Amino acid sequence: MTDNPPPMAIDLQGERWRQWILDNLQRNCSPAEMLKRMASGAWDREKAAQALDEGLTLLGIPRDWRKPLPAIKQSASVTNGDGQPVRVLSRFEKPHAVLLDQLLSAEECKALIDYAYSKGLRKSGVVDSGTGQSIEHHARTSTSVFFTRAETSLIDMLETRLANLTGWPVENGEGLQMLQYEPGQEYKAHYDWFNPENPGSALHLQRGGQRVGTTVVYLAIPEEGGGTRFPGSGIEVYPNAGGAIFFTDMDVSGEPDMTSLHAGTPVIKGTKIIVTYWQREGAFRVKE
Ligand SMILES: O=C(O)CCC(=O)C(=O)O
Repeated sequence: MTDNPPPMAIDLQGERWRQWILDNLQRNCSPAEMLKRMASGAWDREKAAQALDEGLTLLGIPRDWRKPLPAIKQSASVTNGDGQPVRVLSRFEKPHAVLLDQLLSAEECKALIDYAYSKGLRKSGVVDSGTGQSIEHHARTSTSVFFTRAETSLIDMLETRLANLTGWPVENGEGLQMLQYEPGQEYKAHYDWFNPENPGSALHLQRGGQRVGTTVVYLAIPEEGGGTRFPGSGIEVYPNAGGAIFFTDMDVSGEPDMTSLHAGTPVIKGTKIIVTYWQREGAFRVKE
């Protein structure tokens, strides 16, 4: 049996597309702009990005066009930044997500929950698309509390771990938010990136740019229901307490990642407690 090399992405849509890619790259067209055009046609975004990289290699042009994003190393086991092992349970392409285990110990989960309870939880809000202010909404029925950056040494440690794990500056992280869902409570499908077309997004975008990564860390798991679901791909994950799901909100061309649509599905029995960590393109500035 002979091993056939895998087909090159640049050839996937036929000779005309191959030539279009090579011609435009040679004319110094922006690969990010080309990707938009390709994705509005026959191309899958991931394959288009790969094809552009292959085109650049064939032409001997440096492949430095991809927008940097937070990312977790391609390996079955990574460390949490303090040298502790974290198991990678699954890795998905659409969404660009990684399911992790053992990010926090049971004691750390409990200490975070106790601290959040000592501050008190309130009804969660969503960003109003017109004003940018937080408003109550039927799409999000949990209770929650915000922490500021490094509010306690444990919070500082978790933020540093998440920053190290994803290779993204800790200064680019928003303060953590802890959320609690009781039976029937949920967060319906939404994106975490701010829609630049909404007037209310300006307020948020000026404080560190777009959200590029989200990590949902599970602190307490319900007996039934309460997963994190990506409806576009039909994937729903149920991390263990201390585990997490990380995913990117932007793609390599700097466009919102449409595969990042996600939901906190209704809890059926028990209580779900999570912390959400959002990472920005640049250093996050706290509201004055
Ligand atoms: O509850 C979940 O699993 C997801 C939380 C979430 O979507 C968010 O906080 O943005």
